[in-house]
Amino acid sequence: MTDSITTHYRACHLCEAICGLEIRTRGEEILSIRGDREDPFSRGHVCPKAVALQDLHEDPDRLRQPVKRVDGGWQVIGWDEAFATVGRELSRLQRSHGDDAVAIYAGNPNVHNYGCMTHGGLLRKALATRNTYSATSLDQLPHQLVSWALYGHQALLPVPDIDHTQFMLIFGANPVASNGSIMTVPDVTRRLKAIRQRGGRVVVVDPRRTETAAIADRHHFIRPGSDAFVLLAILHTLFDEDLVDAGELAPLLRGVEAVRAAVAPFTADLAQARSGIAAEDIRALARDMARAPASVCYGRMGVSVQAFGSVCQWAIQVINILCGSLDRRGGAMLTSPAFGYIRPGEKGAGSFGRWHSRVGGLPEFGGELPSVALAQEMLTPGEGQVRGLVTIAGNPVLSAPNGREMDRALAGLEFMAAIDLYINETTRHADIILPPTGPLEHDHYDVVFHRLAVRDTARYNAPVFEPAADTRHDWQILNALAVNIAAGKEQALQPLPAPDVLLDLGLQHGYHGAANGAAAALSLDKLREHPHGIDLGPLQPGLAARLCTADGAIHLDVDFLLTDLPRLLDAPEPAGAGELLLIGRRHVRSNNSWMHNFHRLVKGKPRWQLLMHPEDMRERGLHDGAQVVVRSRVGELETEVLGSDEVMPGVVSLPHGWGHQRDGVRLGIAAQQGGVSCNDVTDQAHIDPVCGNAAFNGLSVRVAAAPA
Ligand SMILES: Nc1nc2c(c(=O)[nH]1)N[C@H]1C(S)=C(S)[C@@H](COP(=O)(O)OP(=O)(O)OC[C@H]3O[C@@H](n4cnc5c(=O)[nH]c(N)nc54)[C@H](O)[C@@H]3O)O[C@H]1N2
Ligand SMILES: Nc1nc2c(c(=O)[nH]1)N[C@H]1C(S)=C(S)[C@@H](COP(=O)(O)OP(=O)(O)OC[C@H]3O[C@@H](n4cnc5c(=O)[nH]c(N)nc54)[C@H](O)[C@@H]3O)O[C@H]1N2
Ligand code: SF4
Ligand SMILES: [Mo]
Repeated sequence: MTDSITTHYRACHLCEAICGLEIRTRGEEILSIRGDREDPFSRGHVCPKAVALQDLHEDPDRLRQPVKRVDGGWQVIGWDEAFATVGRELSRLQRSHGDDAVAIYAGNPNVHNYGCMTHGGLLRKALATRNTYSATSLDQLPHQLVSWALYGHQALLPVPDIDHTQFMLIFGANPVASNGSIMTVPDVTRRLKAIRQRGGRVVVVDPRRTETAAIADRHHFIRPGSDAFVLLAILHTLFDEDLVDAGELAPLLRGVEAVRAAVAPFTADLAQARSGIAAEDIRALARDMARAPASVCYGRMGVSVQAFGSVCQWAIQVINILCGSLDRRGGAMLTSPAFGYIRPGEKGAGSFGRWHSRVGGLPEFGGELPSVALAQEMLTPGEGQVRGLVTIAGNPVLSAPNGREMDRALAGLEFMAAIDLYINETTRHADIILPPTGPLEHDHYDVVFHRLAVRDTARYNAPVFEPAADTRHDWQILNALAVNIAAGKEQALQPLPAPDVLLDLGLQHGYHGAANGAAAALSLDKLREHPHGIDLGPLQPGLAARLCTADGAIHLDVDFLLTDLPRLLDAPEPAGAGELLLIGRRHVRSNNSWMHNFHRLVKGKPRWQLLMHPEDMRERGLHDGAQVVVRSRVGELETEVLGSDEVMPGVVSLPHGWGHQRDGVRLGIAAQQGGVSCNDVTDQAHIDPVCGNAAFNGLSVRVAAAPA
């Protein structure tokens, strides 16, 4: 029987795009991984990372059993011992030094793994620490902050209706490489090209002529970090040229005149001087946004991980609102997800500034502190110092700014546990690593990314393989740790039921749920009957009824953002003489820090070099392939430079997540790759001070030939 071939349908959840897969297996062997043509959303699209699921599944470096750090290496231990040790050590630290003595850092794959989403909260509850951190504050925190301020809930994130828009203005996003972000959009290339085919236009604003810019109608280079000037100048032009028309949302708007006054100094001429984009082009963008039959402004990483990320994300929302593009077909709309539909007044709306980090005084948002604060909380002695840590699917040594400092901080912890698949740059510091099953060994429903998708769909994904003997899923590890930690503090905590039980409840009572009398009558059973997923239709307007603000209105004049505008006006030019501005870069064959151990993704030419404009190369006497030193306030790194007019003069681009050649890392293939960690030079003090989000982009650095 093991010789018979089985075909499985299952979505890939390595990135946000939720592509349906068709996986053929014989026994334990994977024969092929392809796109699932019958998936109503992804329609057969996949990227090379899907095929690398096979590498991940078979990777001999992937841990299957818990390991404990012992002198000179790692020792495999049983699950019960692992759970008991972590429970004992972390509760001991908390009993002696208070709950805040133990921190949690949750990395990006948490949001791609539904067991982490359903059960992560239980571990947080058991630890009850204010030192809670995640990749949110290395990423999309400004989006959530702005949605909380404008719409009353951090998860009411409007999504571009890419399939119906006629004018899409993209700031600082490269969906062709990233496959979309806060815009779940499988096959984004085809969908962007379709805008042009139906007579619409796509404009990209980015310091690099990206893969997305290459298929747009127009690309504007922009000096890193200067977007706020351009976005505010678009608002200025909308007022100045009497283009404001908020359509049906108009009666709900408050503070429009305050916004008009606040943007008055931000003229297109000022924006030209700061950004390098011609004033007339900026005014034209405002006119296009206002006049196109359906328009949407969308901005992502490039305009969230920068020093004015919160102002940028606010301005993008306000542009959409004042152009009548919010909550309209072809504009930006809310999803109506089958699981996690937000009703007005719902729990989890958000919170801001309820407490501050001990050392840097940075504000809490949504129960978390900014990750740029974490290393100093561990390194700075005194009452409240962080002495213990749990990481869940995170690699802050490579992903947080000033990763070398993070590395030192982790080395000094009294106890660290990591829930992770690998011994990598971060987890090598753990005392105990608890490895979960891999993606093909557990079921999945995308509780996060159906909520951010450009079309409402629902898809349940059964596991492809039985988990190997004596392994545990993330949710089982989270349950066991929570119960053990609580017990160590003499508290009783009940483990949660399996994620599919919680999912079924959420589906049945959700927006499209059977128990709700909805037409789609969803339940887990119904989803199981449709292994390719169920289409629930295009996005629909309806924001007005879904606002979670106290008075049901949208207050555009958010005080903590308007008071940040003088800082923008006073901001010095970021690059001094001889300095360059550093930005990041993503490639479709890589994903943050953890996919470099997969042969299928790292083969071919290297993708980790520093890109520099040929003029800047000449000025420094550099040639392609030369070794260079990149220096910032906090450190330096050495890497290879490549000339490219893809980046604008004055800008250098280096991807993050590389640099695996470190002692103790058990990543056979990744450690053989070149490349260094970009975050060895990024600066934990270079932030958006409004919320403490990391500002990876627009950091000033010096680059010179490396000493021979
Ligand atoms: N310079 C610079 N730095 C950046 C960025 C940038 O653009 N430039 N981007 C930032 C962004 S957007 C993000 S989201 C962060 C990401 O930062 P992190 O989330 O800290 O880092 P990842 O590289 O995603 O690390 C994921 C870890 O999870 C493990 N893992 C993978 N799948 C699972 C799973 O299912 N369960 C468990 N338990 N573990 C798993 C992997 O082995 C790896 O150790 O990086 C940020 N850092
Ligand atoms: N292949 C792949 N896909 C991924 C990931 C990955 O690592 N690899 N990571 C996933 C994650 S965690 C995330 S958060 C998303 C991110 O998704 P995106 O935001 O779409 O991805 P990025 O490539 O970071 O795009 C940011 C763009 O901003 C530009 N930029 C930098 N600085 C500035 C600036 O000051 N102004 C402007 N206007 N632009 C600027 C950069 O050149 C870059 O093109 O991608 C996800 N998908
Ligand atoms: S685009 Fe994302 S979800 Fe789709 S196959 Fe690639 S990694 Fe997987
Ligand atoms: Mo991210």
